[in-house]
Amino acid sequence: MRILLLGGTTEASRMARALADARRPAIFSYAGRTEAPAAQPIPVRIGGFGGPEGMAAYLRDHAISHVIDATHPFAARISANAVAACRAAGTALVALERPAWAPVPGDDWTRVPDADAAAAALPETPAAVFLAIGRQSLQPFAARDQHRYLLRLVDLPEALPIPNAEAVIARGPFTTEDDLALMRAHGITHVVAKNAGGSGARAKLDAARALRLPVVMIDRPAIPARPVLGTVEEVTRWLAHAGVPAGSGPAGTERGE
Ligand code: 3Y8
Ligand code: NAP
Repeated sequence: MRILLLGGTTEASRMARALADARRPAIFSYAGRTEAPAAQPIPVRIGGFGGPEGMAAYLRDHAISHVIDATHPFAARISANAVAACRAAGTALVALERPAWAPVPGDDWTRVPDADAAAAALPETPAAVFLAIGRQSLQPFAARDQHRYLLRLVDLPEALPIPNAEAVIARGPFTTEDDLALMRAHGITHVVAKNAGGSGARAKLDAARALRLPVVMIDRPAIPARPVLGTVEEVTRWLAHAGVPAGSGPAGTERGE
């Protein structure tokens, strides 16, 4: 019995801690998107598998009996690959996924299906836009150069991918207080966000509400059907029910070493 934990989120880090504490044999997988991903209390592998076929081969070669997909809701490709790979390899799969955010009174959201629609939803008149969607989906904003942009990135890029932009380099989770100060300091008039859900990225929404700013909210991409659980405890019960014994793996290490 061996678990592959597809990570890169707050939930994945919490799941890794639970697997280490229960001494369940598991390996944590990062894509290798950032220069220095957070350390984990279980063994880590970094890098793509080589598509669904590559992942199926990995599952067979490493005798993986269970996959926990705790990747981000916008990481649609790896999640689709995991569905295909687990089907091909006959491996059990469950997703650990946080619920989407929903607007609350005081929110001024415009929901859009993707980054292209988010760029189109900005006003024609020049605005100061907080683009807190990372680095991979910035291209659609390049043509909308009447605006000035504040980007928040995990690592410093060689060059900023769009004009009229400045970047703050920061790794979440973020606080409402810090996001309020950041947005005030930059005179932000609009916020663009991905409906990531969870606690690590929601500070900017609470700050936007406090500043009465409009938010362009990008809805999650579609992901093929697979069993989804919402908490680490539910996944732990799923593992126990599936017969993955606690105490059968090595003791976890302290995070951050
Ligand atoms: C590489 C691993 C943990 C995980 C922490 C969460 C919270 C902080 C908030 C804003 C939004 C954004 C972005 C964000 C957050 C957590 C979580 C989350 C959003 C790391 C990480 C990896 C990544 C990849 C990175 C993406 C980018 C997205 C920045 C580690 C820090 C915008 C998503 O430069 C790049 O190529 C960055 C790419 C995918 C989205 C994008 O399209 O650019 N995350 N983020 C993982 C890997 O290699 O497998 O470095 O430690 C993880 C976290 N980022 O353990 O505590 O759980 O959501 N990540 C979004 O939500 O919109 C920032 O700025 O307000
Ligand atoms: P993606 O678009 O769904 O995946 C693109 C390719 O990256 C996959 O086909 C796979 O390559 C590789 N990959 C992705 N996640 C991987 C993982 N955990 N382990 C091994 N390979 C992985 O993914 P993404 O949106 O770029 O996200 C990459 C990572 O960042 C994920 O771990 C995700 O949880 C984390 N993250 C993403 C976001 C976001 O907004 N997208 C936010 C926070 C954290 P192969 O096809 O070669 O296997």
